[in-house]
Amino acid sequence: MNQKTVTVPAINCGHCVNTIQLELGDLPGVTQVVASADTKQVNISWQDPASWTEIEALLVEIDFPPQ
Ligand SMILES: [Cu+2]
Repeated sequence: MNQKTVTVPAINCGHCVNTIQLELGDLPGVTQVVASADTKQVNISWQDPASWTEIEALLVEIDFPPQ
């Protein structure tokens, strides 16, 4: 199990949080996504076949690039 916390400055409200949690949660191998509008942080847990490269690319694609 891999886990990483990143800062995503574009998170502004609960809608952003929901979008991130839904989109990342759809990736096979992603087991948990916890995003917060208060801290602008996203904590992601994943295992195979997901990879950090893939997760980061998806965040960029949905306009929530991690810092
Ligand atoms: Cu928002």
